[in-house]
Parts: sequence; C-alpha cells; structure tokens
Amino acid sequence: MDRKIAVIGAGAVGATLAQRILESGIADVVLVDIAKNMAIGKAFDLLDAAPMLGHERTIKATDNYEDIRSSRIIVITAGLTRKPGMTREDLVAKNAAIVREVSNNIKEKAPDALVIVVTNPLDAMTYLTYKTTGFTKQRVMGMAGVLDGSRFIELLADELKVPRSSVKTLILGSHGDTMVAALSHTTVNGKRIQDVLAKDKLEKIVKRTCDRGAEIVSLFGTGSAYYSPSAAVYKMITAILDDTKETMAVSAYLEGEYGLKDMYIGVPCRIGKNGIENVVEVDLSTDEKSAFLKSAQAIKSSLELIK
Ligand code: TXD
Repeated sequence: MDRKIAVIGAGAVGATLAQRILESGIADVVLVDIAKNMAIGKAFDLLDAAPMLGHERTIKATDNYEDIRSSRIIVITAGLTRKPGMTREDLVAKNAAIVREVSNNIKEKAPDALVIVVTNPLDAMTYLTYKTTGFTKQRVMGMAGVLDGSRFIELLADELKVPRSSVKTLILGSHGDTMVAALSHTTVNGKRIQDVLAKDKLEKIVKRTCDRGAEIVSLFGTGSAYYSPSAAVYKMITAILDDTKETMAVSAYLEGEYGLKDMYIGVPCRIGKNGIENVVEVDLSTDEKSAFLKSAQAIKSSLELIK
C-alpha cells in the first residue's frame, strides 16, 4: 500500500500521531518541522521500534516541503501550545503566522491533499487554512469535537461506572471555553443523560470536560495534551482512508447550516474519502441553540484578530 500522510509539526501531538499511524500500519509518514534535527531524532526512534513491532512502514523527517508531495492527508500541528493560565485564543497571532506559512506550502506542493488542522485556536486556524490554501470546504477540517466528546464520555462513564461504549454524545461549537455539550444528544445505554445522572453532577462533569485541556496543561506544567488529541486525529484519518462516512463532530465551513455563514465551527459531519461528505444538521434544544450561537460569536472575535 502506497499511502502517505504528512504531519506538520513534530512536537507532542505530531510525533504521537506519527507513532499511531506507523504502528497501526495505515500509512507512511512525512514529519515536517523547522526543528529538523529534533524531528529526525524522533523519526529514527520510531523506526528503531519497527522491527520489534513487526511493521514495514517508513517515516521521513524533514524541513523541506518538497517531501509532502503526493500526501493523501496533511495534518497541521505546528504552533505554540498554551502555558498554564493562557486561553487558546492567546495563541492567535503567533500561530496564525505559522499556519499561514504552512498552508502556503501545502497549496503549492500538495494541491490535492485533504487537510486536518489541530493548531489552536482551532476554529480560527482551520478557517485560515481554508482561506490560504483555497481548497474546497470538503478538504479542510479541524479536529476538536471528536476529542471533546471523548473526554466527556470518559468522565461520564467513570462517574456512572458504565462501559464507555454505552455512552453517546455530541460536542459542538468552538474548541474553547464556549464549547457546547449537547445533552439532548447524550445518552447512556439509550437513556437520556438527564434521567441517569443528577443535575448538579452532570453540570460539574460538563464544566470539567470544557476545562479538561486546561486541567492537563496545569498538571503538565509545560505543554498540553497529546495522547487523546492524536487519537482524535487518528480516528478522523481512518474514517477518510476507509471511507466510513461515520458522523463525528469536526470543525467545518458553514454556508447557512445552523444559520451561520463564512466560518469554521464544530458541527456533526459525515467523514469519508472526500473529507467532509456533508454537514449533518441535528435538532438542538433552545438552550443549546443559544449556547451554540454564543460560541460562534467567540470564534468570530478570534477571526477578527487574524483578518
Ligand atoms: O484539540 C485540539 N485541536 C488540540 C490542539 C489538542 C492539543 C494540542 N492543540 C494545539 O496543537 C496546541 O495548542 C498547539 O497549537 C498545537 C501543537 O501542540 P503540541 O503539543 O504538539 O505542541 P509542541 O509539542 O510544542 O509542538 C509544536 C511543534 C514544535 O516541534 C515546533 O518546532 C513546530 O511545531 N513548529 C513548526 N513546524 C513547522 N513549521 C513551523 N513554522 C513551525 N513552528 C513551530
């Protein structure tokens, strides 16, 4: 199988994602970082594990964008991470410059690729990638809702002592403090979450889900979460490669859906070989709708900073 995925940024998320891709055998990896030697070191380390794990996949580390040519999917993880006390929006100016540069290279060297953006502030950086590459809206998406939903499921399953697989949920809106846990789409063994968990406990878990990234940032001291973010990107990649058409929350470009236009925001989408096959419009409660629109407002404010 000649499949290539380029991961831009060989930091915590990028390198862990490279490991997941290689060791599951789904594709070869090109790892691009301005810190070239660090990236080469990580690639060597990953390759040295291959004989023990029994795979034949390869990884090439580079600072030369020529190497991303013919990549099917490109994942942008390059950028700065939050320090304790920082919001994702605090990163906007520096990361916008990085994402713009990366996107120009993608446009030139890999004009047919699909792009998954990870860099924060996520929805604004995905919009910037879409505008800079000029790719179709199907081919540019941001990773957030898959991760936030997984965090919510984990916390709920732990509280209720039920299998994680019995919990279904949907988190939409911005990947920021205004994200919306859609309780009307959250069930445990098919039962409404409000019927199985007391209101105060549920509120606490929703709050903890929104703060989970910051909780991990403050425990780490430096850097931010990467095991679960890389797993979320991996899930999106396999939906694309296997053309599963599975519905999952991703940051997508809206042109009227949910009453919004010309912006990227987390909504449920069917993901398949073309990227975002379509945006799925689900019913939301009145409270969820207004929280979603508030979240959209927060994204618009961070977009103002990059325009
Ligand atoms: O849910 C989500 N979307 C996220 C987003 C979950 C986790 C992390 N999230 C964001 O991803 C985070 O706030 C950052 O903006 C990015 C990357 O996080 P990561 O934890 O991987 O950051 P690192 O370890 O600091 O790695 C960043 C790498 C580092 O090796 C830099 O040298 C490189 O990016 N970098 C660049 N590579 C290529 N080109 C340029 N210009 C460049 N600038 C920095």
